[in-house]
Amino acid sequence: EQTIYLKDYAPSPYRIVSVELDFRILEENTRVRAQLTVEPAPDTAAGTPLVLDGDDLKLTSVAIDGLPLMLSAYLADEKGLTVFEPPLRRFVLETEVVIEPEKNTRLMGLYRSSGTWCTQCEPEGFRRITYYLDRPDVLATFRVRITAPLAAAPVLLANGNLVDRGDAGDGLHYAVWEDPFPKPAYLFALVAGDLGSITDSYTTGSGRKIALAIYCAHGKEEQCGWAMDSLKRSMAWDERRFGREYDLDMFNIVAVNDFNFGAMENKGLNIFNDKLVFAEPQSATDADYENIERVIAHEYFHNWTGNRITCRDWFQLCLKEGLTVYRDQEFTSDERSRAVKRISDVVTLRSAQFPEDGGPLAHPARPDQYREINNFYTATVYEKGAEIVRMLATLLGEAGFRKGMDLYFERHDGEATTIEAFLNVFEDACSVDLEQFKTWYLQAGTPRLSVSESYNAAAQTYTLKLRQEIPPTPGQPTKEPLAMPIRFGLIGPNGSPMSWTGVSGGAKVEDDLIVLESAEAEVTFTGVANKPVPSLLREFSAPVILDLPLSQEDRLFLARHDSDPFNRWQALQDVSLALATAAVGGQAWSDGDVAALSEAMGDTLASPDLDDAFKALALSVPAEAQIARAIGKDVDPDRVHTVRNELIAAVFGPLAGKLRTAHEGLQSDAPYAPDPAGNGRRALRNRLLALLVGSGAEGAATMATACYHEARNMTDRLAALATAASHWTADAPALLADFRTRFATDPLVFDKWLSVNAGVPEAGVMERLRGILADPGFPRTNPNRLRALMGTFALNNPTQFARADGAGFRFVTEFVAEVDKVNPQVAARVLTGFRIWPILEAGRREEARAALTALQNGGELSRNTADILGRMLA
Ligand code: DPP
Ligand code: ZN
Repeated sequence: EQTIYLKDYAPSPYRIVSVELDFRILEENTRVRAQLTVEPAPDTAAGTPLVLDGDDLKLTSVAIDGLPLMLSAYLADEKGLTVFEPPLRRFVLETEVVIEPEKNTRLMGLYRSSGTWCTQCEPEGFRRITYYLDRPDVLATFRVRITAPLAAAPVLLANGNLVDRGDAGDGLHYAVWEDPFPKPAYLFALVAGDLGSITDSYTTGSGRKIALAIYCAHGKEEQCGWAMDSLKRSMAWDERRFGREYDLDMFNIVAVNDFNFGAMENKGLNIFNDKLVFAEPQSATDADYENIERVIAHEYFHNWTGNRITCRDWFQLCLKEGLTVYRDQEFTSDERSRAVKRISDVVTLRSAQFPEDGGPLAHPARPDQYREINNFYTATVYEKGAEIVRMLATLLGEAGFRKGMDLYFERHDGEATTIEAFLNVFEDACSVDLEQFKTWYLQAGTPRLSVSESYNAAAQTYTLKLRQEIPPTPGQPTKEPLAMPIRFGLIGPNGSPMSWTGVSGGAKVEDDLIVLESAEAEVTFTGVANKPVPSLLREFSAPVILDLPLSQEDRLFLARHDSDPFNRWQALQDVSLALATAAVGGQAWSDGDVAALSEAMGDTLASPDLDDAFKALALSVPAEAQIARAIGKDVDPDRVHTVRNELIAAVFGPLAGKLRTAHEGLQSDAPYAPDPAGNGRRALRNRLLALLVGSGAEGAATMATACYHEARNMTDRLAALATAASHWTADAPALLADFRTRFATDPLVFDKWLSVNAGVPEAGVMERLRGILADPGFPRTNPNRLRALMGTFALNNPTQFARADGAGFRFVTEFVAEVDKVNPQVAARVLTGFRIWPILEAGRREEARAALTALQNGGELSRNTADILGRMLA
């Protein structure tokens, strides 16, 4: 298979300036007639062939300016359509193809989901609809006519504004949509189906009234209200925070139930995985509500960062994704709690991006090569991409960052551009040099920042020695130092911030920010009256692993006194992590150490200054996967699991009385509302339940059962169920059975049930999952169901996936081989669970290698799966 390199980028010799599409959608197939107005680029030589992409299309006619082409003038093959000698002037290429949406199980291009015709074109799905220059730097205006059966598809939607509709005879009707904003083909969308809807409107700051609608399966309309509310708040926020108004007259969202992504930002017609639209208290959790709000915002924000300004090529994917994730993170921070959002995002970064960055699939936020671009919609491109933008904002300050963003919108509106152009606007707006900063986009691997401190009482100086190291990653054996913003504070013995009179050394220090630009540097503060406790990397100001050897006492001091809530949380995590990794290594913890942590946890719970949501996050220990990564090699997941549980018992066992009292005190009879306060209260209460059960408190397992039955919303019910299941209490099987029948008709709740089942760290889990999969009624083509079951197992059940006998590995590779034939994207995603294999102990490593090798030798695989597999075994 061919590798595509960034260095080979060349603009297309032909442009497409406008497109007219005519869809005739019928039950048996769909006919697509395309009229592309094509122009040669100024320097294109006569005789340069026009090479259009095409995939799985049946060509029925091709003409230029109305004249059918002779057979010798073109070639249609499995990769596309080549016109050998197109005219060297503007012309109209007209093609007609037949496609079969009914048979499209890859869910790329035009396909059917529960009877609804819908599209997914990013990144390379449009070529499965018609022959086209399917690359993001070809921007055209679109006029789309859809003709379809009135009975099966009373709703006909495409990008832009509706300009015409009417009867087409023979039980058919039509609609015409026009999108005046030039766009790449990946933003094309079409929906035809029998759908319900809710409507609303939004008036922009400049007084334009936008018609809003959310379309969904009939009967689900009442579950779309939260999404609509989130949309309007997103529109207002982007005006306030970035000065960006919506541009078309209408904004439509459609919820479909078979979707590879979470959602898609098609111009004016966002298509969503229904799990990111539907919410009602009985079936959606607080986390679902927050996710819906976040993704609605994310896709809406793409209208400016992604659509109005798009990517020149797919190597630049994080130009739109990293930036838009940063924007949606800021939205959530402004709408909810900034500290809680930051902590949650860092938890995600550490559980999803760090393992990617430290394993066989590591790649830079801007990769320079790929075999299959679908495999680069990753935590690195999205989450690390957002961290890079966040560091930029930290380095430039709020005003400087906004100035740069303003210039970005002004300078590049209507363009397909690059990371370099993005960085350039900040250089120009703020008069800074970002050449070194750019390295963040180019180098893979999580940097390790090692810090040591020394205090000279006589001289009253305090020195920090900083060193950064970036580990080798595939294809990048050596690394350059990065420009690292380190937010910090020094804390005095009484817990209040300390000041200093001067600062000198090899790193820039301004206010509360150290900027480390070299591999090593020292910073010395003068006029420091007492030895401070350093609080470094406040707000997690850079996506690095901080190695700061503080005593447990100092860490617990930070947990009590740091003015930065992130670092208060971090300090408790660090203490737990140190105890857990030491114990896995055979070094038992001392009673005193555990008692001190236990006391700090108790104080955190009792603190009147901290809110519930923060406490819920603080009263936890790092996940097994994180402990495993901290150990770094020869990991035995069973041992990690056991030690982590012992730690929870040792720390929280003595607090059982307090946890129980707090749990009771947090009960509320108020009706469910997805507001931050109620959310925090539920999060803490459910956290306490998990700790009580996890620490083996007397009667706690029964308490979980009672909580499950008493729950009056999905948040509480699912939390109780998950707690019972993950500790496999005596009642767990019965609760799982109850949950299944109670919500038998709701597929999104079925996903929750599948995930809980798949995450159970108990030896019987695989047999149960096999049973679920063997049910002839199991929806084998729905990405949500498949991911909930097998994605959870492979990525979130370390002890059972990485069983010593290799059965978990084989279960996953056999599943991947089968699903790969239906939906390669889902198969490849599940396979990424293997990225942990290099850090496992030798026996498990061998089992993993054997399973992967068997998959490789087992028959033909999609490019998606072959690419992941190849990198995994390299
Ligand atoms: N739909 C995906 C997202 O918004 C890909 N663009 O991130
Ligand atoms: Zn996105």
